[in-house]
Amino acid sequence: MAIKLYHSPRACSRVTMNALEEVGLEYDEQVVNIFKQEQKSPEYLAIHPGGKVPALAVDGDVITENASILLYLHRRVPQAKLLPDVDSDIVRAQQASDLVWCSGTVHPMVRQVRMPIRFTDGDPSGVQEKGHEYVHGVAAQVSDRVANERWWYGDDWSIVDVYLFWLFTTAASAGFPVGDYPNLAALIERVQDRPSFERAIARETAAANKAGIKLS
Ligand SMILES: N[C@@H](CCC(=O)N[C@@H](CS)C(=O)NCC(=O)O)C(=O)O
Repeated sequence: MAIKLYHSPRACSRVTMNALEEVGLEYDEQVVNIFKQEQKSPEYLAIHPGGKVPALAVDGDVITENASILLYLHRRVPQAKLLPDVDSDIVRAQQASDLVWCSGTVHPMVRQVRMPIRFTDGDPSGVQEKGHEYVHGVAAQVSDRVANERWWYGDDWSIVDVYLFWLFTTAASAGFPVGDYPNLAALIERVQDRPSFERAIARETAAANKAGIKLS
């Protein structure tokens, strides 16, 4: 089965790349440089009409949206435990909800902090301020949840932790004070120790270098 990840270094496709590294499937990759608007090229729009990364091609079929790709990979390689093993349909739905929350609710808030200009034709400062307020709310929520836990799901690492890493480091790169939330900051540190995370960053960095993208 041929798998190909369309990604842009540093973007949310990093979560999917980490998942691919964790499940251990072989995959090919193609950089879609969003800093150069390559996601809007006719070639890429033919793959993902929404013009976003990530996209995962599996034998010619394309899956878009991080949450959906992650659930596919989890189902395909359950023993890799991208999400904890459960035998309740309700808990399974709650796990899906956590991923959809990351991508559909928190990601737009982070975008409001990082790229407020995408939300208004006018002065973006109010949009950004509001974004900060929303992200503070989520940071407090995550911080409370992991106060006495190692991971989002207690003792079990999951791809949700990687998603939270990406969301909050992206917000931090636009000035969000993650350090105000020590439990969350500690979670972000722990995520980086996982070998699959290290492999994903190495692969992403190599791809960025090859594509001439500078990752600061
Ligand atoms: N909900 C989507 C969000 C995808 C998304 O917004 N990707 C960003 C990179 S982090 C992108 O492609 N941005 C380019 C653009 O919006 O033009 C997902 O989780 O896959």
